[in-house]
Amino acid sequence: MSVKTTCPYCGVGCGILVEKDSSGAVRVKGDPSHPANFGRLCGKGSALAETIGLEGRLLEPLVDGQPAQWDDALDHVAERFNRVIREHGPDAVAFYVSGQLLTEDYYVVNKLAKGFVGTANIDTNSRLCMASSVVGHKRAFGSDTVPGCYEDIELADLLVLVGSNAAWCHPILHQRMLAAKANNPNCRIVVLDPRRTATCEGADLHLPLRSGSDSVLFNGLLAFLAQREAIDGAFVGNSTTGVEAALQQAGGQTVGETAATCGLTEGAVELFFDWFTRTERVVTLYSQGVNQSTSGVDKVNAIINCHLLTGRIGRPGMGPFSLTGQPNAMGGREVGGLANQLAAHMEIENPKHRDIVQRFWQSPVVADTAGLKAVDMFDAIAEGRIKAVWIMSTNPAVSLPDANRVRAALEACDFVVVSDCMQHTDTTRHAHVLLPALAWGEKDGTVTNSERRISRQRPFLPAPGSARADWWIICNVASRMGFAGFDHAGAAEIFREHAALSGFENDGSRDFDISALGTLDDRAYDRLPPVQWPVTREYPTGTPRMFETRRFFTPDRKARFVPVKPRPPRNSTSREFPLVLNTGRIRDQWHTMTRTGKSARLLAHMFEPRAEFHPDDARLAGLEDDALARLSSPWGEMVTRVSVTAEQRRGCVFVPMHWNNEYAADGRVNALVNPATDPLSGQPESKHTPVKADPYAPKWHAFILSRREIERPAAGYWVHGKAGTSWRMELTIDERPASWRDWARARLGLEDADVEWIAYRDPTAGRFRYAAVQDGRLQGCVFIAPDHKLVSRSWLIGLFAEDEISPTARMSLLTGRPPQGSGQDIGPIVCSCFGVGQHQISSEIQKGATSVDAIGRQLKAGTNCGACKPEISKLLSRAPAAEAQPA
Ligand SMILES: Nc1nc2c(c(=O)[nH]1)N[C@H]1C(S)=C(S)[C@@H](COP(=O)(O)OP(=O)(O)OC[C@H]3O[C@@H](n4cnc5c(=O)[nH]c(N)nc54)[C@H](O)[C@@H]3O)O[C@H]1N2
Ligand SMILES: Nc1nc2c(c(=O)[nH]1)N[C@H]1C(S)=C(S)[C@@H](COP(=O)(O)OP(=O)(O)OC[C@H]3O[C@@H](n4cnc5c(=O)[nH]c(N)nc54)[C@H](O)[C@@H]3O)O[C@H]1N2
Ligand code: SF4
Ligand SMILES: [Mo]
Repeated sequence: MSVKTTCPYCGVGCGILVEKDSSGAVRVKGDPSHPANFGRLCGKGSALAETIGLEGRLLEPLVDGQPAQWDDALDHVAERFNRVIREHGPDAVAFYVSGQLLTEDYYVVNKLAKGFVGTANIDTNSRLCMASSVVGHKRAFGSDTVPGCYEDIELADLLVLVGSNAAWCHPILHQRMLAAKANNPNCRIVVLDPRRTATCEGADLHLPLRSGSDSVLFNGLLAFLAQREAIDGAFVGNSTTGVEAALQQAGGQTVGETAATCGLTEGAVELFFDWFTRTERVVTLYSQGVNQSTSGVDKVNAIINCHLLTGRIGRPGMGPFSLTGQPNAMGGREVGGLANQLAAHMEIENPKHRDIVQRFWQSPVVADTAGLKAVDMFDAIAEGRIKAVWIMSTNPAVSLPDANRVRAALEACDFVVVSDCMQHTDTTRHAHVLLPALAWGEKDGTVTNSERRISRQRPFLPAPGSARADWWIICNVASRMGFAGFDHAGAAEIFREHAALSGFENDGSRDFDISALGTLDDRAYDRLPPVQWPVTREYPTGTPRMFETRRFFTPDRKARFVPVKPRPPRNSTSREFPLVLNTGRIRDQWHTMTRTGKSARLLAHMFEPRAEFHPDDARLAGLEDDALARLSSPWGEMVTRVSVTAEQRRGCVFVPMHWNNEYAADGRVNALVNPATDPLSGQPESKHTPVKADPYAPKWHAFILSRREIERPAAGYWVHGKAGTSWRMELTIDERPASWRDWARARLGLEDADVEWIAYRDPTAGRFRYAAVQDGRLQGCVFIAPDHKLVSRSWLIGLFAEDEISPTARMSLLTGRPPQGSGQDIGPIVCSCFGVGQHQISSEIQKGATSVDAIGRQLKAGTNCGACKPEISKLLSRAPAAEAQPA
């Protein structure tokens, strides 16, 4: 059996072909016919089959921790919500949803809240992600429209990436960029990011601008374009308004002034400005370095202004391009899932729109004022103004800023419902009712990617246990609350309603129109090929590029320049908190790790949260590479491993957003992140929090590998997860146990087992090594030392794959290092697709390999998804083979 579906991770929206053999084994590969990826998949997409197991899944409704029948759970939720509404009004309830819901799920929950409960207190994790782009688009275009399409990347001569680490976050699109550059000698890539990221490998220019200074840079560019007379007079004159005010606000800032404010060299800024001025076909791609800022909306408009001035929009190979993060960030916007939107790109404040929606839904009410945005919503929960909240498909205890406050809010809330596919997350532990949702591979519906392309997610697995589709859960609660209009038979029916609403009394006044899909029958819906909206009678096969007619969705149909007055980030550094905390993603993890954390292969690239420091800052804080640090801000603390790297801008520290209490003791970076938000979009400033760093020096560091899951310690630092065929834990110990051997035995859960111990003890140096062997097979090992550089993890993990432990391996377990020259220690994993380690690559380089392709030919590294190519290229540029770091 073969099923075409769509990747559930990033907004690139790659098509996937799933093959299931007669034994039920699932193989996942890229769909060659899908126009987003043409058959390719990145590491996360390729590892999907490893994440669909039922381990950890929530498979039945739980009410107050007890298993319940669906009928009872649904009645309970409906009754409690109704009671709160009756006693305290509709605004005392809230829904916090997600860009990982399918469009159909999203449509019905928004309809329930705004049209039936009568509250706009429905917001989504897209508030943390896309909200600034939405407002920026609306200010400029009068609608939330992404103008271009992926093909523009191939047609461009200049690709500018602003605050986007596409090599890791949109890998397949990044590879399209690199391929476009390889095929077009004129094509250049410029990256604007305070850090030197993997995306900078292969770029022509990297501008490591000061955190938060993007508006200054793009205002400078606007002024430069005007000075160089690079204005498209006809376009600006006929199709835009407000150019004078924008230019006046940008002022006559010189390149030197711009460079100084942005912390860049004048030469680099001049070069970028010059390229931008002289290149007609420019696509400016941006994501969280732009959006997640207290001036995120202004940053978006500062970028769009430059495209408007040069008329570079709505034409092949040109345009501002907001890269969306989640698989259905766009779908959520289409259904109006944000607290200040109405369905189908209509406005909540617009009485005509409210009337249209209410008549279409035949609903008793329609919310008439914007609801609370995510951060404010959780404040209202903390203050008891919201008494019941239903969280779906998002993990706010990890992902919202000031996350300890979010936890406290959930703890204090009278009634918390969580729909998730996983039982144990940092958020589900606060739920009064847990509702089991279908996961990828089981659910059925549509998602929309960054280029407005609607693709089907199709099921290929049966619904496990009592899990149900999110739309089903929502509709059943709505019906039990007494509302008509939620008796949908399936996703297709909901999709038709959504499509029909988009065309209802539209007549070209609203950008989002997929009315031509409103009549699809179930079969046609099942077969729906990927298509870009609008899809109308006029454009039945979709619309790759918007604004080709140079008409926008403002009242006068002209695009608007927005004068941008740059503002620094809200909370600045101080003597006490001298460093800027920047947060974001790593290559192989997805958000709060509920799915990617299940794959040993994906954990291998980075097992622990790592804070990246510039060497000067590390020295000042007394931190060494691989040591532990405690980071603190006025909001909270965390403990993390340290990486010292010159790729980091001085004064900034970067920490991944992913780790949480399921995987680490104190690894939640959002405990520190400040909750300041953009005044217009409400998007939090996740990229800028003042922090300080101190060494975290435990008495002992320990490392455990075990065939059994390792119990999490009650105190100290720990990080755990899968490693190869076993479980791995890194931890610290401050109190000496009575017996190290008993301690080790207990950690491995082998107290009563009849095992042979290989032990090495050096009490004076405080070093202990224990390995347990049973029937010739390694069962577990525990290494303890006063420093972290205990042993090569990758080598030991490899030993667990062996059925019988060899005499040399026994010896080396005692000495704590792999037999010399054995090649057994492959080092930290660089290529997760083929499990190729850093030492293997370095050794090929020593043998004379000089290119990424040569490494690929020898080791296969980089030849599948290609996401590790930037790292291989970095190793090559550091040749002769760099000092390898411990795994
Ligand atoms: N591997 C992986 N891929 C993902 C995800 C994931 O969890 N893991 N999540 C998906 C989602 S939902 C999203 S939203 C996207 C996000 O995709 P990206 O936006 O590319 O990812 P981030 O790492 O959040 O941030 C991007 C960059 O912004 C930079 N930055 C910080 N401050 C500034 C600044 O002031 N100016 C500029 N110009 N840059 C700055 C950071 O250094 C960082 O490198 O990724 C999607 N893809
Ligand atoms: N510091 C900092 N914080 C950030 C960011 C940052 O860059 N820095 N980025 C922000 C951004 S851009 C985003 S998008 C957010 C993401 O943050 P979250 O949305 O909180 O992260 P996820 O781990 O994707 O959470 C999805 C949850 O839904 C569950 N789930 C998966 N599929 C389904 C389904 O079909 N139905 C249901 N009901 N549940 C499902 C998963 O098990 C998981 O618990 O984080 C934001 N937070
Ligand atoms: S780039 Fe990777 S994560 Fe994003 S959609 Fe494609 S395969 Fe999935
Ligand atoms: Mo996101």
